[in-house]
Amino acid sequence: MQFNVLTLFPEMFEICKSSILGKAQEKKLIDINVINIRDFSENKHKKVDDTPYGGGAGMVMMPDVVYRAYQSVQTENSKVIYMSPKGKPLNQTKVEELSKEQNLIVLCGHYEGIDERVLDKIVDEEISIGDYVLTGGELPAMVLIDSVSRYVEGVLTDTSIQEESFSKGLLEYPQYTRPEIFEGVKVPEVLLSGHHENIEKWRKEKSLETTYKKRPDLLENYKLSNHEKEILEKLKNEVPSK
Ligand code: 4F9
Repeated sequence: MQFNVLTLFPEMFEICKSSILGKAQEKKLIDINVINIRDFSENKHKKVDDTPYGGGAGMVMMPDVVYRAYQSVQTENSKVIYMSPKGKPLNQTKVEELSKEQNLIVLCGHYEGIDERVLDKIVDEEISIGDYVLTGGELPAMVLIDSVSRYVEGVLTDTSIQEESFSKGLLEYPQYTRPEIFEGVKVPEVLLSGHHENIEKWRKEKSLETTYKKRPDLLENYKLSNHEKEILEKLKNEVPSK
């Protein structure tokens, strides 16, 4: 899978060379191609932005420069995503859907934004990573690339994606490792038992409990089994601890 990032700050994407994304690129499972929009300025001062028509604060990225940057990477099967607080919220369902694409062009805006005409012309989908404003679309682009890459075949080796947070609509169960006793607190007995069926059952219950206590909103879109309904009823009668 190829990600083509259009940005004025290509150096911000150096981070993608480390850890799992770095390995995935070495293995040619993904390719993160970072394009500096400034290279497509035809101005002798390499100008990429100008003051907004109608007045107001800040600068707006010029449409022709962004368009040439886009043309340098676009193919028949590329999909253009614009990272913007006006976009649809990113969630795990959207992440999985995007992982099926061959070629994504991720457009990052800076300053007060990008001239609307080029957005109308090239953008297929506007995506937000949350209801807050950032200095630019670069961090959101990295969030998108990271979350989508995890679904690309071979990127994750030991952990199976299906077991994790959100994949079934619930939060993950708690994890423990050595030592068996830390500051007087013991690892839950069942995890030391070697009884795989009981461990599986405990984890499923903890997953439900964690979701109920920390993110009850996630349960609104989750289909509960009869067993899960029973567990939830018990939890609702408990006195909340913290
Ligand atoms: C993009 C914020 C996506 C949240 C882009 C300033 C942004 C953003 N999600 N903020 N530029």
